[in-house]
Amino acid sequence: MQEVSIGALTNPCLGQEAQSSAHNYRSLPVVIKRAESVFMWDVEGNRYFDFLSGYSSVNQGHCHPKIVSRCIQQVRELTLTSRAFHHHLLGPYAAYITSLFGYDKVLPMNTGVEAVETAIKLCRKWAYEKKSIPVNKAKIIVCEGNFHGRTTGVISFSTDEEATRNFGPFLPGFIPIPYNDGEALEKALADPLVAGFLFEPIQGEAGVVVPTEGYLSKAAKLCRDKQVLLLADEIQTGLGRTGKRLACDHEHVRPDILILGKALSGGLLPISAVLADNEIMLTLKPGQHGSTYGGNPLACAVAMTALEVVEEEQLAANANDRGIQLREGINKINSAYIKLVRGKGLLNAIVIEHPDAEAAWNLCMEMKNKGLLAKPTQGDKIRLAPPLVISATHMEEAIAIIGDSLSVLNYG
Ligand code: IF1
Repeated sequence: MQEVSIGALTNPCLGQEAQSSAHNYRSLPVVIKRAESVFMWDVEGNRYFDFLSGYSSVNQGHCHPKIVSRCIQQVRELTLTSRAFHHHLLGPYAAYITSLFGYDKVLPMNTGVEAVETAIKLCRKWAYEKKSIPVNKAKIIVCEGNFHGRTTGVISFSTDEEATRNFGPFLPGFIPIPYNDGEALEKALADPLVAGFLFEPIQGEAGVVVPTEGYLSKAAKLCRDKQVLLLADEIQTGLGRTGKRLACDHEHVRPDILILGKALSGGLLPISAVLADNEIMLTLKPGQHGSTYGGNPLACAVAMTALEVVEEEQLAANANDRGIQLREGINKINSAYIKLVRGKGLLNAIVIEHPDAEAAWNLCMEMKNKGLLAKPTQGDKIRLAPPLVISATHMEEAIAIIGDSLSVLNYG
């Protein structure tokens, strides 16, 4: 078998991966074999703090014992019926999640982008059947710098050349406006064909872009005044990540369509959900939307337990406190290479200031060598997003690793 070395890393699995898996990621040269709570271990037994959390999918910590044991119990009994038949867990799960977030109904899906596509379909259907927008003419306002997933429909409104080049033709019906710009939103809302506004309460992939205080509530009011639906993509920001149950909660904004994913399963399997009230959700009639695995018994059992863990362990409150500790700790380092640190709760990023375009990558490599895994986004930003269960002591250790790693940038 071809031995592939990445840096000092040689492992047969890398050769197989290079040979037989698509090259659609530039992964950090580390091979993970086990994970628990805030830690991951590689194939050589080295331990790392996980500061990416599967892109905010393991808010509860890796392999949370309560979620794992519920999953094992369910996987032995019933994993899939398809929705051709009822099963005994969709009802309790739907009742729990709708009561927790305060909506009439949930539509269970699998990946985040499926839930975003579902939200777009719901918004359009509502527009034609409730708001009397001419059929096939509805428009949805989106934000520049957005990331909502990778289907051809969703990248149709991406403004990232890397995400769109040579994937056309694209889906029409979207109006991009600058993020965090109330005036641009007000202007776009003048179009009577607008049915919805799809946004991330904090833009994750764009580099953890936190909007100005008051932007979300202003956007909500502008949309309500025009009977335009608010579609909040809380796939990355939700479930305690930003220090509240939902990022929209920071401004007491209630989306008309709430989109969840990632940590909804605690990192065990793909689970997503779309929540809305009856006026919107009941525009969908039997046979008009669905998915093979959507709402399967295993997903219902895992999601219910994953949500219970977020609530019982008060992960939002810990994320708030540990996030303050992280940002204060980074600022205390006072490094010339860190232009700024920004974020809410435990969704943060540092912006690196250095002449070398690879500086953020090099810093991540040094942090890896010192026991912390993080990855650059948009070139000069490094997302810092550990599981929400991290303790103050472990946070101190992690901040020290970040500080000790910066000397690797003493060049150029
Ligand atoms: C990749 C990014 C993060 C998301 C938001 C929907 C989805 C995502 C706000 C789609 C998914 C993932 C996708 C993954 C890397 C990661 C990511 F870098 F791509 F942009 F987190 F910021 N809305 N984000 O963040 O959910 O279909 O993936 O379950 O594609 O590389 P999904």
